[in-house]
Amino acid sequence: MYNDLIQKAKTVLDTNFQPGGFTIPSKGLYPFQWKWDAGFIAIGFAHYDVVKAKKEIETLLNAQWKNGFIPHIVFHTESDTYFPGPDFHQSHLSKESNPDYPSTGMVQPPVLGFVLEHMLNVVEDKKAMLQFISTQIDKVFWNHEYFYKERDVTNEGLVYIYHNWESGTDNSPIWDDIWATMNPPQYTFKRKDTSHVDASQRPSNREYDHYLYLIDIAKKYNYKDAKIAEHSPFLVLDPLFNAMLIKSNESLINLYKKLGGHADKIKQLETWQKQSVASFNSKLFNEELGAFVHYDLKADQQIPFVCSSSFAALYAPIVDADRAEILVNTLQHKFGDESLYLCASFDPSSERYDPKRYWRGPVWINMNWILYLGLKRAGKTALAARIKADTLTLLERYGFYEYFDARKKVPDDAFGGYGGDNFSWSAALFLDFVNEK
Ligand code: 2M8
Repeated sequence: MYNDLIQKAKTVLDTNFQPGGFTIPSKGLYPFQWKWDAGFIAIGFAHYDVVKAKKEIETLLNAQWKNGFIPHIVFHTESDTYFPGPDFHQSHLSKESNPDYPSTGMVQPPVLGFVLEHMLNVVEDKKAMLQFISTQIDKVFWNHEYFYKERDVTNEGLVYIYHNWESGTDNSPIWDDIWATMNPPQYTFKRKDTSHVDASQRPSNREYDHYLYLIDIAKKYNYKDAKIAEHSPFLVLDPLFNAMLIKSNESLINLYKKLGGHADKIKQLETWQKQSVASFNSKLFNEELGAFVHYDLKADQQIPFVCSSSFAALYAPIVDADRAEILVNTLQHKFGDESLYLCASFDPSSERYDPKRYWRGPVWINMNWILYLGLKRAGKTALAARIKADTLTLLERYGFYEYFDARKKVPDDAFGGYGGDNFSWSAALFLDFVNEK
């Protein structure tokens, strides 16, 4: 079963793998190395080409900054198919940046801890993988140290993001109310993404003005975290980002225990973990909505909308059985209508839901993978099986697109598979789904 598709998935990954030892998410549209993409891609490679899997991680971690920061995009090569590129981001403005690797000055969800653990679970030769992990794990620990030192402004174990691109869920309707508080200049720039993908599936030009303006503020302060926290109009505690951090803390603890020694690091991780889990539950849970939500640190209030990020906590050691039950009920009730594939990225009953546009509604394979493992962790096998079956159906029906229409019956003017084609993490996580033991 799936033999053809497995072959196609491998071809997508092998074709997107670059001579520089990293994998582009999609040709033309995303021509560099992205942080959380690299993690999911390494999991895909771990199923059939361990050398490339390790290389992907190594190449990314080589670009780490002096303060432990790992950038969201590493511009290993030049390309004129993407905007904004290295000339706009100017990572060299930060005295902490890595002079050998031009990059952005922002981060992405901290997936690497659990990626390393997942790679270990997948490969045959555990000894060799553990040996590889021993050479990389301290860099990931150091990255978590960076987050807790520099990004936890309220000292409660939750880290902020200062840009929507740090969330990974770029143009989610969650940010709309923050955009309404800002009035950025109208930038003159040439969009590159809309020459690869229909504009109706991408953010608007005005949204890009906001994105660029936030980067300009960070640049004005040479990417100094404390200054950004003071001056950025966008300062958010994101439930996906923080759940990934907590999940990765857990994985780092497991891996350090397997490696032996490292008592100090384990103790430190456990201390962070305790505070993070408590604050996550007290600050990010919204009783009325029955879900975790984002928290706007500038407005000092929750952003009361449910999206797929609201359930990422199921994948981490965050919730007790009662809260897991509430989350699963909300997921089923809001996203589980039989006319829809699981899982739309934004509440389908909301006015802000858009089934075709980027992170404002479509299904994403990496989110489905996180939710699938979360539902399994919570013992919700039936719903977990449905999300896996829906994921495989979407990939079979449309191919390895970047995102998908959640509607099982799409209108005549829509295709259903959107964004970039031959998209790496869709192929990589497909391999993980079908090779599951
Ligand atoms: C998308 O984001 C980039 C900016 O980072 C873009 O739109 O140009 C997001 O889906 C993000 O989560 C993803 O990592 C990136 C590359 O796949 O594309």
